[in-house]
Amino acid sequence: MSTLTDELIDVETRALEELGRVADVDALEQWRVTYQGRRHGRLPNLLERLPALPVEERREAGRQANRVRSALESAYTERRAALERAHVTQRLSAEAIDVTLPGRRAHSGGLHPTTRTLREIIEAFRPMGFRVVEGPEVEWDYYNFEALNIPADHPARDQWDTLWLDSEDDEGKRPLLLRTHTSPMQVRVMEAQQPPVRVLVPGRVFRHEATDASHESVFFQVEGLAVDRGVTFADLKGTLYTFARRMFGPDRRVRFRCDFFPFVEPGVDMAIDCFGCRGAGCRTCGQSGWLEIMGAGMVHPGVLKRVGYDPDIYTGFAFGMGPERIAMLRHGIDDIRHFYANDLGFLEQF
Ligand code: YSA
Repeated sequence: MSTLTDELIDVETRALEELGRVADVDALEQWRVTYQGRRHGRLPNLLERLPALPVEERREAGRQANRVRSALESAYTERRAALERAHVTQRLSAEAIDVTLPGRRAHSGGLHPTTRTLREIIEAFRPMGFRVVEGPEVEWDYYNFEALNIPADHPARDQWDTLWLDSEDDEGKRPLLLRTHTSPMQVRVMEAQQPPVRVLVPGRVFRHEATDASHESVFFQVEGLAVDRGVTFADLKGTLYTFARRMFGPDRRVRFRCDFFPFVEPGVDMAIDCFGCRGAGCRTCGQSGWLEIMGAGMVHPGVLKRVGYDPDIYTGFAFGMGPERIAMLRHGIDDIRHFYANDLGFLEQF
């Protein structure tokens, strides 16, 4: 018949054997409960029998019991530490980053072709002393029309089919609108300062018109205004000629023709020789050899008077152009509606 000492050694052998096969923390816990668990663990079960043994046998069994208990405890601690180390190593290798993999390219946005063109226009004028100012998109009838020599019954208003806003003045007229051009800023700038004036006004404008390949109902304009003593039509031509060469290249030819705008006298339209055919005539320029790029003229004396400038002392010139039309000419874009259709295929080309 085996003694308690034999049984203790037997339990130790089995426990250590099984511990060698334990592969994770759950199994380790199961092992601990089986062999060391306070209630029904195999070792505590054996130890309960100690007090009943005869003295001689109890001494030997007691020593063995202590030895086995601490052997199992330290084997358990070691195994636990080894399992934890293995777990950490496993996680590290699962989460490892391969630093040699090529990076993912970050998507970088770009400037809209209208913004680019606006900036190029501004850069072409800046060295000639023009500063940039901006004005309101919601405008009074007075600034958009009246102050620019366009009274209510003036046929020139037909050129700018207007988007009126819900508003009423004393006479029941609607005085608020979405500005149809950037020219109202001429008046606002002159009201706010004395000459010399040299400003450039980029901004969004709105017209109530059907869209087609060359017309949008919301588009941009850049207005220019220069007023001082002794400003002449030669200054207008020289300034716009310099602009055209900076913007479109040193060989550019320029043409001025009479045109009518109520707020200038005389008025002109300015054209450059066509890129496509160099003036010979092609589809882009409608066989004329010329591309119109802006309206311009000498500021009307009536406009100067209205803002309190003396037209006998001060003269000036003004101009207004459409940056989308200019971008179309420069990049061969055949339809203005591409600009605001949010088509990345189109926009990413710039
Ligand atoms: C004229 C004389 C001055 O002393 C100062 C400014 C001006 C320009 C005037 N205020 C005006 O708006 N003239 S305009 O109606 O002929 O428009 C000017 C430019 O805006 C055009 O040359 C064109 O490039 C652009 N434009 C006009 N309607 C457009 C448009 N661009 C896109 N869509 C439309 N519907």
